[in-house]
Amino acid sequence: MRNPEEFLQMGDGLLVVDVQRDFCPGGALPIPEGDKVVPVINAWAEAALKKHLPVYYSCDWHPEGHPSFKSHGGDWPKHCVQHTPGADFCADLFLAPASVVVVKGVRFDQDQLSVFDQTGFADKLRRDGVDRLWVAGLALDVCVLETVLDGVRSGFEVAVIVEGCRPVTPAGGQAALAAMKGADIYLLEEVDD
Ligand code: VGL
Ligand code: ZN
Repeated sequence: MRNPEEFLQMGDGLLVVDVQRDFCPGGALPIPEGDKVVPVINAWAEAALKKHLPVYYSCDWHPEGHPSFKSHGGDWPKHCVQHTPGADFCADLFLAPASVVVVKGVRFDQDQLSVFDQTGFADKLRRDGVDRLWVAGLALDVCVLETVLDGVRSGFEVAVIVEGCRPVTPAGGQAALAAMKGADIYLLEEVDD
């Protein structure tokens, strides 16, 4: 595992995308090995806390009958319904004190896959003095991908902690990494211990 302290510096922020029970094995929209991101992300959150850098956790938080659900014309099984256990953060996810939760997927008329989509998150980052954003979480080929592309479009330097992400499908994951590279996103690849 990478040592986050070697990478985190002043002006950095850490964004943890949708590490919720429904996206982990046993959940409603399980991502293979989704739970494996937790120890990696915890190490980054601890390091960010130690360096007094801001940590943000996004939360997919859908109302009943959300348009992203297959039952309502969308692409996905019903997941992360507000106030259900599946919408909880994974139990062993370390929530850094004073960290901020970014809620998304709450609109009644459309999905918000990107954490930047109509949340005001870019403004928040600027106010917090963040110019480089480290991103990890679920799913690499869906919400992480859309988020990091938006992050670059919003003018931030963006780095993806690859060992802290998992895709819905392996092919989707490969395509996502290629798209990120093409968009000037830095990929911190896994190393063997
Ligand atoms: C996500 C599908 C639907 C994600 C959210 O967090 O990647 N994927 N809603
Ligand atoms: Zn969703």
